[in-house]
Amino acid sequence: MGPFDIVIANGTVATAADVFAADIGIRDGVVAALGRGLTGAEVIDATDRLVLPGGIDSHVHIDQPSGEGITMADTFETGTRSALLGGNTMVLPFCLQERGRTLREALSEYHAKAEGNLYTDVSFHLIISDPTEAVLGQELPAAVADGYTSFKVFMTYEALRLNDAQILATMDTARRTGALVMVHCENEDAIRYLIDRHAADGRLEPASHATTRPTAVEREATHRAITLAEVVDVPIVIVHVSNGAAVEEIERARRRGMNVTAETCPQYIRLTAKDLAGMDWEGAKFVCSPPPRDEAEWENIWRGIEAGVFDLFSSDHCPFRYDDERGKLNPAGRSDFRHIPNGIPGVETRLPILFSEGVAKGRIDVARFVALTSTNHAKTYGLYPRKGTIAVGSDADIAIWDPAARTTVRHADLHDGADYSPYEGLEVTGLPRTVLLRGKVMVRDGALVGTRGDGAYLPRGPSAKVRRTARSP
Ligand code: DUC
Ligand code: ZN
Ligand code: ZN
Repeated sequence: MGPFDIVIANGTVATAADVFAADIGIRDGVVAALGRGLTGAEVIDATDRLVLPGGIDSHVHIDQPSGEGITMADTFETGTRSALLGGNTMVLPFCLQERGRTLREALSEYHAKAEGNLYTDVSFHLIISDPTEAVLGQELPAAVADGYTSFKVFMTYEALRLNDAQILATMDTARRTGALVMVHCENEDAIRYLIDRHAADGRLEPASHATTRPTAVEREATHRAITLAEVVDVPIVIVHVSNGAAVEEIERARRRGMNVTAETCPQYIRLTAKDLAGMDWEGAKFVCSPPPRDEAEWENIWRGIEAGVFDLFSSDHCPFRYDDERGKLNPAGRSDFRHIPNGIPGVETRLPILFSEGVAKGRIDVARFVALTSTNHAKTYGLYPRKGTIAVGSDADIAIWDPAARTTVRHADLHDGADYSPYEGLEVTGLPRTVLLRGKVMVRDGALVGTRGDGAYLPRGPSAKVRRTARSP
């Protein structure tokens, strides 16, 4: 034993299962020992600190094609830098297949964007928008075999939505290949109907984004996605759940023995539809889908978090600059909510918000925080136990937290490519201070010391959720 390359000494280590006092010995980028009195070439004193697995944010959008005239605010450089400074060591962005294009084209373009630019490790989900016979028969199975073991389908957005027959066919490919399907659940036809009514009434301000996407359209689509998965007999992930009615659909499915994983996000415990009614079009800063709801729904989401309905707490980081011709205030978007790009930044604030609102306020314990923000992401997306825990043999991806540190969220202090934070002014307790990626100190006492290119792309194995069928208890 020892000396190690680095020892993190005197801290309180937390995994999804246990919280205990231990030193961590790191050698060659992996955790080599947990013990007492370990010695190393470098010793990081973690007295009064929590030592947690690095955060894994399994739902982020980086440099994703976003339609004519619109550009996402983050490159892989800025997006992963922001993630790292928010206590994350891995993110899973979406590689979008645009209609008429192959998965291989999409993947090679996306890899080229990431190559050499990463501050965290990354792995990609696919978005399937054009499930042709060739895509479902050859391309997607080949991609799954290459380590792209999860993909997302949309029930909304004209350019992305799949109809039920297409969703069934895509789920069938998941069943045959052992991949995991993620579903964006909102009923596009119902939304279209409401958008047309709003437009006829001249209600084109940002607040109409929320009233054209009420909870009913999410509840119906959640029920339908679960039903389709039940018919095909595949596990699914319902992403970015925003309200209690959708939570109830998931609970009912679980009671039937279905294998449904649920994800929620900071915007559904901290933002409301009232934010979209901000003065002078400022509401555009909060336009995302599903939209933020109200305080009563915050409580429903908390009930789901506390009751174990949610396995995943992700950011759905999808940043567009506000005051920008290619962002929220693009020429069409500055007078019509239908042209405001959907999505908000949040990869750097995800962990402090859940720690502050959850752990510091006594709603969840530290082990559950670790499960919701790291371990369950690794298990769900085929990265465990290399990622998502602190155990001998795991990558030394570690975030050292000061649980008593307090700050006020200011975009000026964040590191993404957007020009605002939807959480501006929010007071939080608990901050990541030092972050190690595969044993290399990347953030020290809140300051970036790692280098662009230190992060790597990782292919993934099958999801732990896929071993069970959709119906098995
Ligand atoms: N869905 C997402 O998952 N992210 C941003 C926009 C959207 O609709
Ligand atoms: Zn979505
Ligand atoms: Zn998303």
